[in-house]
Amino acid sequence: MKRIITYGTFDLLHYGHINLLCRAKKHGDYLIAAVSTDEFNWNSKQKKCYFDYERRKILLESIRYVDLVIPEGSWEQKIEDIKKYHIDTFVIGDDWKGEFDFLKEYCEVVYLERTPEISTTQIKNELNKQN
Ligand code: C2G
Repeated sequence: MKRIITYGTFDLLHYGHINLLCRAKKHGDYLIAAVSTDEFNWNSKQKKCYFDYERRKILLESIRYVDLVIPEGSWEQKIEDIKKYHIDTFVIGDDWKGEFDFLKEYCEVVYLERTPEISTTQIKNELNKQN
């Protein structure tokens, strides 16, 4: 069984996220989604989420491509996760291209093309314009 892992905030879940998860799953049989905690988002990504971690976790767990959701609480946990979950392939959008090449020592690293026309920031901006 080929085991895949990906990481993200997945706030205001949209089809760009689903498109990534769908393509990530195609690289194996079992997909783990590591979802950024509220603290990690705020302290390390300067992101304030609309949905808190527990709600984002429920959303990700409801996606057919996702087999397990775990918390992402730090930038440094990836190597430990790859070992702990016996990961074969790390997958993430190509907005991160090159950032995680250091993981090639532990597993395959795949950067998938980001869905260009959608982002959580764009959704928020569009909604703000309507109000
Ligand atoms: N994504 C995508 N297309 C979009 C938006 C996002 O393919 N239009 C992908 C991103 O490339 C990422 C995943 O969906 O692989 C989740 O995106 P975010 O929630 O924005 O995650 P990010 O803030 O990039 O966090 O340690 C890694 C970080 O946790 C990644």
